[in-house]
Amino acid sequence: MDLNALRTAHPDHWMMAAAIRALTLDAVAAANSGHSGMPMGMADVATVLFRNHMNFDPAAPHWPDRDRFILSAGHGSMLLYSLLHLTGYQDFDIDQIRNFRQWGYRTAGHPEYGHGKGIEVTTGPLGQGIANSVGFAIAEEIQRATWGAAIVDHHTYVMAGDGCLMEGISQEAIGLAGMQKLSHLIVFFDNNDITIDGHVGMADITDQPARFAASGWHVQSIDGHNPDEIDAAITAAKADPRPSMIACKTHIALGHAAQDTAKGHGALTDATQLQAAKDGYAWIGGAFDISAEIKSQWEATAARGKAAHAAWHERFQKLSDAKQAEFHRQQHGEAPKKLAATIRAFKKQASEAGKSIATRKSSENVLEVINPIMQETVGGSADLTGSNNTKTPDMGVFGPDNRKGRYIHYGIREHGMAAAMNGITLHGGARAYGGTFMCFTDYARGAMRLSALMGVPAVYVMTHDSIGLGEDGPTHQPVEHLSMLRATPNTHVFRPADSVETAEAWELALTSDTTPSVLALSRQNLPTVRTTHTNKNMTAQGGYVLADAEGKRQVILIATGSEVEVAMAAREALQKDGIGTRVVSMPCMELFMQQDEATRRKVLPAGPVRVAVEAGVRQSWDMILMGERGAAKKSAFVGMTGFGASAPAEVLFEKFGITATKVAEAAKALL
Ligand SMILES: Cc1ncc(C[n+]2csc(CCOP(=O)(O)OP(=O)(O)O)c2C)c(N)n1
Ligand SMILES: [Mg+2]
Repeated sequence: MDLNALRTAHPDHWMMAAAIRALTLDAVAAANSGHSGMPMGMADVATVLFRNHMNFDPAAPHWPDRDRFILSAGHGSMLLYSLLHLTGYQDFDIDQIRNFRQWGYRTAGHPEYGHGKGIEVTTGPLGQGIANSVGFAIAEEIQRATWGAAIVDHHTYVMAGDGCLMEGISQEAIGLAGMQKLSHLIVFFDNNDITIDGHVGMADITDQPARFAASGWHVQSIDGHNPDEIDAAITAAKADPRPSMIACKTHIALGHAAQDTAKGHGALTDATQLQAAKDGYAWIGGAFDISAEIKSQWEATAARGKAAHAAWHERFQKLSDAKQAEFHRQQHGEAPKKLAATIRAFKKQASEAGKSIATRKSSENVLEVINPIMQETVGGSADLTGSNNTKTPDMGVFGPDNRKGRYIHYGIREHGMAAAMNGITLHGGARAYGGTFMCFTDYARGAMRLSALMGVPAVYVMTHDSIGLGEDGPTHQPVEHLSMLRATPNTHVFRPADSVETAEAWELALTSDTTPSVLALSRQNLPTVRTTHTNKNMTAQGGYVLADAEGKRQVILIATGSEVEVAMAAREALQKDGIGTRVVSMPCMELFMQQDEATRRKVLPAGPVRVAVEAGVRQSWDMILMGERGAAKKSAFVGMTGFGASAPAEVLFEKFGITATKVAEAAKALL
């Protein structure tokens, strides 16, 4: 590469881009770890994007109509941190850059949502960012249609590397975005032919532009170091009615001895080589030195966005007070005032009706009263709409011809759906829920973990939650999933027992600020166990006394979901034998563990023996069974110890020994 020629052709551009490269080299050297090559390779694209196109306002990082910048190649975090620092985001002063990857600083190894304003999403697990961006673009489309282009009209820009595009999730994202004609989505492909192991060709020969084109994208291929080509490509991308992919041919670690090699991917810390690279850029100044001139050129890139923000504000002020308030409510993720009363009315009606009904159907019934009063919900399913019961008639189906639709047919793309749900929710102004079979949590897991890590209150509607689904057999019957999800920090796993608990779980899920929820719902009918109405949301306590012991309390049965019915029948049998038995319904173990000790002890006093029953593995139950400090000395678990089988549900519960008789026997054996 003739760096001199590049520099003399576009001197201002060059030095601005060199600032990203120099900061990256300095920060990685100071941390003695990190990834230098990606930011050095994509600095030109980033500079043109921020200088000529991005609408952003560092003084108002949450301005709703800003363009979104998503670094899907999250290992290149110094690219993002450099941009945020150079353009003047308060959270990213030079001290943050100097302390890249250090304890207590915002500049973590990979961008972490919530650590500093300006980071739109956590990235690092390759492929997530590009899939999140589809959600951002969907949210933008819905809100543009709903509020009008005067209020919502922005772009989502993404940088993805070879790694992101090799991940399977990228195909799910590309397929969905192409079909949906998400014209405001623009992906830059860092086409540097290098990954960690070496040349991309050793693992992949996919024609990436052809792949995007095959899914309905607008595709361009350019020299990623030529500012004119980059600028023209972005302009063309914005004009095209399809989502755009710009394949940018770049040199990883441009200008460094490690350029175009796998070594360039990682931490380039050699002092001599570092200085030689800076000399090659004609960069002067010591480590972390940015001249006032270059800093002010970078800060000036925000002028366009600041003006756009001011103009937007004027337009927004013209909305009625009620509309402004509703817009803000949705942006801030606040539940409508009506929600609590709506849920209470639903619960009252459900407990009085006392029907036997599958909780997946109860969930649909709840959504039918919630969706009309929460216009911000965006629902969907990965091709199991009729099974997950996720669609309500008022929503309309989102598509190229109906941008106001709030229901998304995600197709058979569980991982892509979950990542899109993160994007939809992080965009602001929307709350995403989506369904699949509980067993396919595995397929969505990468993105579900990120919901939890980022604190995105997405709602996963996971139906067919046990062997209770019956004949479809063990491939479809989750056994380990409840425990796996409970093991995930910051995830609320709800397994409601009836319509009333289902409504309570939905209320908690939709009022959650920073915790995703999983609703584990049954395929089979379940009786109403909450036959007496209470206004209080009992599920909020996580576990509560559903039926108390008559006479001396000797046994506590603890159950969730479909097994609450089993526990209630076991209680009846035990009481007949004169054994006082309490039944605790435990729809959300995490919320129960968050209660103070006094509350937990009230529900689960130390004396009686404990039997937990759940059609899953035992893994997550030990804390409840043993009690804190081993309070309960005797306990047993009735559940699954291996995979299920294909047969009618009643037969499976019988064969696997999850019955009232077995539960009663287990309790008696402990007495
Ligand atoms: C899901 C996932 N798998 C593996 C990794 C580890 N990893 C980080 S970067 C990388 C290579 C990425 O190659 P590319 O996107 O081409 O980045 P470049 O080397 O060009 O910067 C790998 C395998 C990861 N971050 N995420
Ligand atoms: Mg690469």
